[in-house]
Amino acid sequence: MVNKVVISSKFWGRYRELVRKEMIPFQWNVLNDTAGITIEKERLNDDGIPSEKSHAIENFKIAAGRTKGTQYGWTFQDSDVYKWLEAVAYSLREKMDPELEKKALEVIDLIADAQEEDGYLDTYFSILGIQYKYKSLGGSHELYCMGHFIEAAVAYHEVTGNEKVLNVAKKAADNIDDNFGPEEGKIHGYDGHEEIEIGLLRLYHATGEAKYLNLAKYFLMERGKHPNFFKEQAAVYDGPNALSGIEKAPNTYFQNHVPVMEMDTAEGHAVRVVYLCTALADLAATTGDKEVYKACKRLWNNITEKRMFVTGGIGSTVNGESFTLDYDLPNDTMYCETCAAVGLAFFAKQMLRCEAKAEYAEVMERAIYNCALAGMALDGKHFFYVNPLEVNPAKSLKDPTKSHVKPVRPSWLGCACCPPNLARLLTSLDDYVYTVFGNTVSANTKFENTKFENAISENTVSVNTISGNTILLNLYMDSEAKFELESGDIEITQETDFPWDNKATVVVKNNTTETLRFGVRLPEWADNTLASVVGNQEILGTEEGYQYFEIPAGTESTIGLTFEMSIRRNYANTHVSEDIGKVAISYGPFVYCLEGVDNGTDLNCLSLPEDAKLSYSFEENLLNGVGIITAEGKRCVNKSGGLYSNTKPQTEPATLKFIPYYAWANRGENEMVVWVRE
Ligand code: FUB
Ligand code: ZN
Repeated sequence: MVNKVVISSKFWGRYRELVRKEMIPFQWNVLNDTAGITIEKERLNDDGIPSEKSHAIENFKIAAGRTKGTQYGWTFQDSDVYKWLEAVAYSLREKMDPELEKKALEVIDLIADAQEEDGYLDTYFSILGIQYKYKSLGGSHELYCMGHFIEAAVAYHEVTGNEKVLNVAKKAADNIDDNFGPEEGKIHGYDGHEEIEIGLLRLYHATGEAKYLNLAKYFLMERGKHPNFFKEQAAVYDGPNALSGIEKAPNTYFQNHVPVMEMDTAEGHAVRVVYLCTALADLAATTGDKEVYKACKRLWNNITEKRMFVTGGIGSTVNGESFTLDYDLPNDTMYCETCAAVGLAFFAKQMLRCEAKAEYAEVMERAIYNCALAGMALDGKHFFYVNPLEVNPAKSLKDPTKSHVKPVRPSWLGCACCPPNLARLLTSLDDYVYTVFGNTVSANTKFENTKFENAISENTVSVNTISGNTILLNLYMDSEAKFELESGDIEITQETDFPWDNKATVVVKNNTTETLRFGVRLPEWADNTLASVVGNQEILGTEEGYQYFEIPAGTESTIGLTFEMSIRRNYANTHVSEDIGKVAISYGPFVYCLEGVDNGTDLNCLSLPEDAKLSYSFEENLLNGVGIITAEGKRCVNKSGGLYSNTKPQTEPATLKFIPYYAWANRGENEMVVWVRE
């Protein structure tokens, strides 16, 4: 197969096997209501949350006329099935599995049967009132769901060559094209939740049909031009509306307050923002439009410089699952939805296609190794929706402002957007390891035709000094890759035990007839990266966090890398009031935390003195094998007993044991903190 990255990393291999063997089958049972689990509401005591069952597959059966019944679940319940199908596609790419393929084909048949004659595809309205389609876009999620289906279809088609699924996707996209656009008689609007834009761009890359690119561009640019669009639709709407009232949300919630080209800050629902940005950055990379890229950059800078948690989580409040304002990063009431961290990784991946800047890979890595990974338990069958940086289980139970902050991962959630999103990210991780610039042999492969000359930056290596084939190594993981370019193929092997070891040997075979420019990322978390090379390559400079090598046609180079790492103390900008006087520990790509099971209760009584020595060791038998950090810290003790007193609490020595954040909450219910008083 062309353009394949086979991941053999012990760390990631375990996760990917977990997804294949546990998560995907488990999710299949949940979608079919046969898992025998209790589904939890994402917020305690919220009666509006449908959590009796998933019913997702049953909804399709009803819409397809195979069974009788009525719709159950959120308006976007279909998307759980689509994301599962997309994860299955990537999983089959990694390892063919006839049983799983059979299930996928059955699901594709079911989806095709549920599709309306005209191409419309949404079980909620097919069951509850097709005459109401496209009439309540603020909350309906119709285009959101179809966007997810299109993504799944493109992925499944790419991996297996299945034409049926792609045709269903094209028919759905054509229906959207028939109904939306600038032409008279069409709806001049868009979905309340961005996603269709990502799907349409992927469909464009897969088919080369310009109408899909144009429609994606229309949705991206039209948004915000009619701030009252959702309200106007809602005013005359009298159909079924599971999300009634959503149109009353502020326009910022939907990123509908100004056109995207005028946005300076990330506003509203965090997942929506990063899905919008992902599509926008794809558009920028695909068309080479500098203004579009600048718009992406404005949003990227605002998110990553002022609104992102140290774990790569985003979304500061449960209220609208939203961003709030610069530097507002509360550790125990935040949202940090798993989907939002996954979406941030999507955004970063597209930004790398626009400009060769390691900053994008750094954020991608931060989000994946920390917030996103924390979204799943080590058993692959329990999931967080919200990923706190500080938890006290008693407060989650009793304090209504923390009812969304769960101390233990549930098996499933009434709103199940996160688990299958994580499944599709982990199964497609191979797409994040490298960014390939150069003409690939087929548009229907993972790396579409992108000429590096089309990359956008004016001040980096990308525009002026590079032509021809360039590959960036973004993520370190033991793997073998092969990219078939027009001028021949390139093979890259990474031999490394990263993230648990600090060495990597990268062998690059340039079997093409052109010189290859190969950039290896110099990770920000390493104090220094030592590189030794053997081969005919020329060592070029370092630019924007990548060390470049020029590898002549028909030659091979071996690059040996050593990341000199130390345990880092991280401090937040003093505008982040919650973190003043506190420190967060990291080592390599991992952010660390203290958990009650290792450190007792009242974690806020613990402190880590400035001069405390931190030691790193690997514990083979803990949490599937993790690097832990220990330090001699302190615990403050209140001897007076009263609520207030004139006696200052005393301090006692306490040994602190930190574990990587992603592994927390796998040993029962307990407290956890990331930011520790220094
Ligand atoms: O609205 C669909 C999904 O449900 C969103 O992306 C999540 O934030 C959750 O609200
Ligand atoms: Zn989610």
